Amino acid sequence: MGKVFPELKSSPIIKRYEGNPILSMKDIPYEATCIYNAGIAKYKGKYVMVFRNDIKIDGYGTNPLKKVDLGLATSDDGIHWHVSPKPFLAAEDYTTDEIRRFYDPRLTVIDDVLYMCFAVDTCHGVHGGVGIIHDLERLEIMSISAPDNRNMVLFPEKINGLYTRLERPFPVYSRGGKDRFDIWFAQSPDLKFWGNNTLVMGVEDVPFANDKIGPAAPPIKTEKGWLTTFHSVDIDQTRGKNGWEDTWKKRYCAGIMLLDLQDPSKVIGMSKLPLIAPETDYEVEEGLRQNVIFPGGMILEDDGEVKIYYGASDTVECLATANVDDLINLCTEKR
Ligand code: BMA
Repeated sequence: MGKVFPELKSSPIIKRYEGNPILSMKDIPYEATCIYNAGIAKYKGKYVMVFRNDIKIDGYGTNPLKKVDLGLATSDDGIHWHVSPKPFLAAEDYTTDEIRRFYDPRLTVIDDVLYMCFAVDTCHGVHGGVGIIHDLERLEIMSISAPDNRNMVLFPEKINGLYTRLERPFPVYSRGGKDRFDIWFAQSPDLKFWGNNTLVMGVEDVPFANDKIGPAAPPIKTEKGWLTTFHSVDIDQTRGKNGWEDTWKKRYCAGIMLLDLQDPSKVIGMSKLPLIAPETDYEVEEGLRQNVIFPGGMILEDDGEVKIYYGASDTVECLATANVDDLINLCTEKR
């Protein structure tokens, strides 16, 4: 298992929104339990969110969340949300003998088109998908990866004429049969055929991870490079009962890195410390799986504020902010 990291703290440049969580089960006008891991983008003058809703089904044992809807919400300020009256993608409408659940949506706007990346669990593996959301109502699936892969995020513009994404395959054979999972890069001319597969960052490059890493919110463009969050996981076997499950030994933190503008498979810099580590009650005390920060949306405002949206404890959706220059400095400063 390697090194453990008992003391991980959030960077002082991060400010959590005092009204957190910004969305939870009480805000949802239909059956809902855990509202989290949302994708957020600015689209046609509004903020749009697609969130994950894991619904509790009694009689399923220690983790009773077995049914996942995706819901949709819009907002004028990125803080207060209007939730659509029905799920955007209801479990009843997509589950089959083969498809078990859609989850962890990530939104990106390219040339006024709203794209959604997502994960799909099937009986034959975990896949990452890319689709287009039409009229905030309908998902057109463009491609689904081979298993096992997920945590896909699209860049908000084509790079060298190609759609570009980060992703997280799950190599098992070559990585010793453990969760040694890394961040990869891929490109496509049409969102269907993907190539130029390149390793971006290995889990061993992140000083506060001892288990796995993966892309988090879709990247934002700055003069210095593509700024992007990632999630990093450390396992500590001394962690025991935690949340609703019998054991949960992982902690998920958010990290931050800067990728080259012309070739985003190259890392320019990365903060050696977490950007957000679980600290508040809603991150470490309450909920399904404690100690989980899972960013899915990042928006750069005109005044330099960056809104970072994250799922907390796999139970609620939260917001933190930071200044864009402070985030870049975290990635590039020498320590
Ligand atoms: C990952 C995914 C995420 C989840 C996280 C923490 O493997 O399943 O959806 O937030 O674990 O439970």
